[in-house]
Amino acid sequence: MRLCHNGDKMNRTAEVLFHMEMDVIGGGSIGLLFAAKLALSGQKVNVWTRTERQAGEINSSGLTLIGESGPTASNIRVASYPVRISGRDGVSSGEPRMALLTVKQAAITEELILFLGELLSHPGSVIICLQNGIGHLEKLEASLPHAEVLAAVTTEGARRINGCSVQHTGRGELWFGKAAPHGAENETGKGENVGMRPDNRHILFLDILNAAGFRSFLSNDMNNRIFQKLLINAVINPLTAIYDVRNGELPEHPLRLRLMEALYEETAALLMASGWKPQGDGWQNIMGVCRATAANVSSMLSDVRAGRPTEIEWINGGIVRLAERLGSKAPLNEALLAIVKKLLPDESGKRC
Ligand code: KPL
Repeated sequence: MRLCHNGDKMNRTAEVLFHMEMDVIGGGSIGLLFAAKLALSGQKVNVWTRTERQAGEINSSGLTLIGESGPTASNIRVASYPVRISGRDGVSSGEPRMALLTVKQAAITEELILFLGELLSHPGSVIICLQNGIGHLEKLEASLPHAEVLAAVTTEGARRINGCSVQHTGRGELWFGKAAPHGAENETGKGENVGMRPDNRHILFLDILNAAGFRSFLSNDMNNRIFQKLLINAVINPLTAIYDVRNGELPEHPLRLRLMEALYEETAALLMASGWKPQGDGWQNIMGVCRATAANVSSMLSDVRAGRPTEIEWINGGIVRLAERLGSKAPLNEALLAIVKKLLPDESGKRC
């Protein structure tokens, strides 16, 4: 179900709308895209990057957004999120903050969580989490007592050109809202959807995102959306990484197609047993994503090519853990988890 609001009925001014600073955490493709577009819409934005180097680059060169209308330099204030305790001084502003967490799951380290705890220490803070896979929301909720942790799924496409420029490769949508814990921790053990009553902070976030050009919606159906995206990522990401092919090439070979189908069947059955209510034909949906993103290198393949940690532990590993909670098995997901871990030497043996 979609939760919309009628902007005309809201009693607020542009001044109120843009009064709050936004914190974009992460200087990857999605982080830079959101930061640049928010800044271009007049929003005050802090970008928190992992390295001082990237923060310095953005500070000296500005952030460049490459889109249909060509390169545009945006006026943006940046800071880097600290890697040392001393660097955290002055992080908290003493007022509620609105943050977008855009880093990959592997980057949600204890250190980053400590930083977020300080940044979002004021009650009333909200953080929207844009990660693939599952497992992070529970961890963040447990560690950020003063912040409301919201889940998000986006289909925006972005490509990071370098530390201070990003290309908007495809317009999509952004859905955000409250998600129930995935797995057996909640009362029903089904990871069911939770109802969400939108309050002023949610509406403000929504307005800011829409004003920046992101087609955004509040949702009280986040678990379904997360599972839908998880299914797509669980089938496309590991196989494109292993076969080293672009998304559109994956179904072109009959043996790969057979493997995709088998992985889809195993994964969809487990997600349904965990409470997922498919909308439309899940298999056709995956084929549609392969066609729509045919020229894309999946995020997992680009991580493997760049020698970066992948999200396998939270995508196919997440499915394996769902199966364990159901007293079931996910042999294909388990096999792919092991194989993808072997593609990077330092990933073998890691478990969250
Ligand atoms: O989300 C993606 C990813 O690469 O992580 C897909 C949908 C597979 C698009 O590339």
